[in-house]
Amino acid sequence: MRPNLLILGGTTEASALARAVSEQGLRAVFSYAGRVAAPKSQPLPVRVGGFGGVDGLRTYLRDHSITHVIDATHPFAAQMSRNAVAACAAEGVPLVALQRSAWKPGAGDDWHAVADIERAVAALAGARKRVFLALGRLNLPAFTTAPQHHYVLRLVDAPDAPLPLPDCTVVVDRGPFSVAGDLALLRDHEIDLVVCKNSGGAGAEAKLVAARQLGLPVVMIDRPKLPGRLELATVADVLGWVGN
Ligand code: 3Y8
Ligand code: NAP
Repeated sequence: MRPNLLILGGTTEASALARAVSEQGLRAVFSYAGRVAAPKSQPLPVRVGGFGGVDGLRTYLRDHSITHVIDATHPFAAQMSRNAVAACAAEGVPLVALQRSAWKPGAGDDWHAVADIERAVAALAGARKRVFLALGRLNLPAFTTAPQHHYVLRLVDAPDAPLPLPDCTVVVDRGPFSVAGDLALLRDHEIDLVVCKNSGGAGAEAKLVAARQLGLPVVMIDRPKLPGRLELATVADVLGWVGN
C-alpha cells in the first residue's frame, strides 16, 4: 500500500524530516499540538491540536488510513509519545521515534543533573540568585515555591496572562539560538545559574556553550522515561524504515 505518514512534529528534526518527505513526494501530514501562536510553516499538509488521547489518535489513524507514524516530538513530550505507542500498537500501525541523543557534560561544564522539574526547583533552595529559566512556559508554575530568585524567562510568545513568578523578566524569542545571542543574554541579565532540560539537538544548545564560556553552573533536567519503541537518530534512517 502506498505510504501515508503521520509525523508528530514540533522539533528541528521533525522539520528536517518534513522537508525530506516532501522532496520524495511521499504522502504525509505534519501534526502540531497548537502550543504556540504561529508554528513554523511546513512543506506538508499540517494539522494543529490534540487528537483526544489514545482513542482520538486511534480514530485519526483509521479515518486517515495512516500507514506509518513517526514520533518526532521533543524528548519531553512524554504524553504524546506514550499515546503514540499505545495507539499504534492497538491499531497495528508501525511506529518509529526520530529522537536526538541527550547532551553530555564536557570539559569546563558545571552541571547539576536532576531527575525532573520538581527536583530542579529543590536545587534552587537558598539565597537569591539571578536564574535563567530556559524551560518555556508550561513548566513555570513549579517554580513559584522558589520565589526568592530573580528569573529571566525565555518564551516563544509574549505572555497573555500574568506570570506566576513575582520577580521575573521575559525575553520573547524562539530558537534555534546562537552562542553570541545567548552569551549576550547571560551577560546582560547578569545570570548566576541556568536551568534547562536535556533536550539534546542543536536548536537549544547555545546556552550551554555560553554558560561554559562564562563558567556558570547549569541545573540539567534529565529526560522523562518513555515506553519501549524503535528509535532512530537520522532522517535517512527514518526514510529507510518507511521504504522497508
Ligand atoms: C509548538 C513549533 C523547528 C523547531 C524548533 C528543538 C529546537 C527551537 C529550543 C531555550 C529553550 C523549549 C521550548 C525550545 C526549542 C526548537 C524547536 C525548540 C526550548 C517550537 C514550536 C512549538 C514549540 C513548543 C514549545 C513549548 C516549550 C518548548 C520553548 C515551531 C517553537 C523551552 C524546550 O509557550 C509555550 O507553550 C511553549 C511550549 C512546548 C516547552 C515548555 O514547556 O514551555 N517548545 N516550540 C509545537 C506544537 O504546537 O506542537 O513554531 O517551530 C519548536 C521549537 N522549539 O522546526 O525549527 O527542536 O527543540 N522549545 C526545551 O528544549 O527546553 C527553548 O529557550 O533555550
Ligand atoms: P505532551 O505534554 O507530551 O502532550 C500533551 C498533549 O498535547 C498530548 O497528549 C496531545 O494531546 C497533544 N500533543 C502533543 N504533541 C502533539 C503533536 N505534535 N500533535 C498533536 N497533538 C500533540 O506535549 P508537550 O510537551 O506539551 O509538547 C507539545 C509540542 O511542543 C510537541 O509538538 C513537542 O514536540 C513540542 N515541543 C515540546 C517541548 C517540551 O519541552 N515539552 C520542547 C520543544 C518542542 P491529545 O492527548 O489530545 O492527543
